[in-house]
Amino acid sequence: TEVAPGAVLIPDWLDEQRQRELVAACREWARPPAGMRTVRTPGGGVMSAKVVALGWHWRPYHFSKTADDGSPVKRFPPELGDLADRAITDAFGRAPDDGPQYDMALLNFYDAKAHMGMHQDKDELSKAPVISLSLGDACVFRFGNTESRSRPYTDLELRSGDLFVFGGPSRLAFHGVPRILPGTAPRPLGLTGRLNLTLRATGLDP
Ligand code: MD3
Ligand code: FE
Repeated sequence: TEVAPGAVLIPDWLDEQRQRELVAACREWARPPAGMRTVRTPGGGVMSAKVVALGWHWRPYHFSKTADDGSPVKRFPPELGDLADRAITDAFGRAPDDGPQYDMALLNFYDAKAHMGMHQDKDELSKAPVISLSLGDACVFRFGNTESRSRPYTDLELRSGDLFVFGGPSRLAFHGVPRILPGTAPRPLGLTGRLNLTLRATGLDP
């Protein structure tokens, strides 16, 4: 369903088997070196969600190839490039536009108390849609407007296995995660908390 121009939500896109495989992969990606870490925001705050990036290391306003611990950032797995192409095709009914390839993934982990404030994703040079996959506990996702972090916005629930693609005018919409719904993860996943995997095209030279 198109939630806003260019924003397409496909509930239950990943079946339980795929979700389990992806959670297992996420556990590996979260491991040091270049593992999951806390991000300090430019305003002097600390994000409550923990983050690890693949392909490019990410800090607000900056991409690099070296993680905070000094190790090289983990590579962007080619399987995630294939997954990105399938996501775009299913969301928009056609193959991805020519342009920069999907070359980075950002994995966020939320415990029961974590949240993410309203923000725009403006660090990528490319306008390619951002692809979001949710795993584990459900959350309230707040989808706003392109002007400011305040109203009007729409609150939606994102659940394990959901695909959400943000292209076109929605690519620069403010968005955030006001809260996690603890204990809502599908039992077989064996996951406490929520993982969100976003796939992106940075538009940077490798
Ligand atoms: C709309 N992540 O990693 S996913 C982020 O659930 C981020 O962890 C949230 O915001 C999370 O930057 C929200 C949905 C999402 C992701 C990227 C977007 C929505 C977006 C980029 C542009 C517009
Ligand atoms: Fe974001």
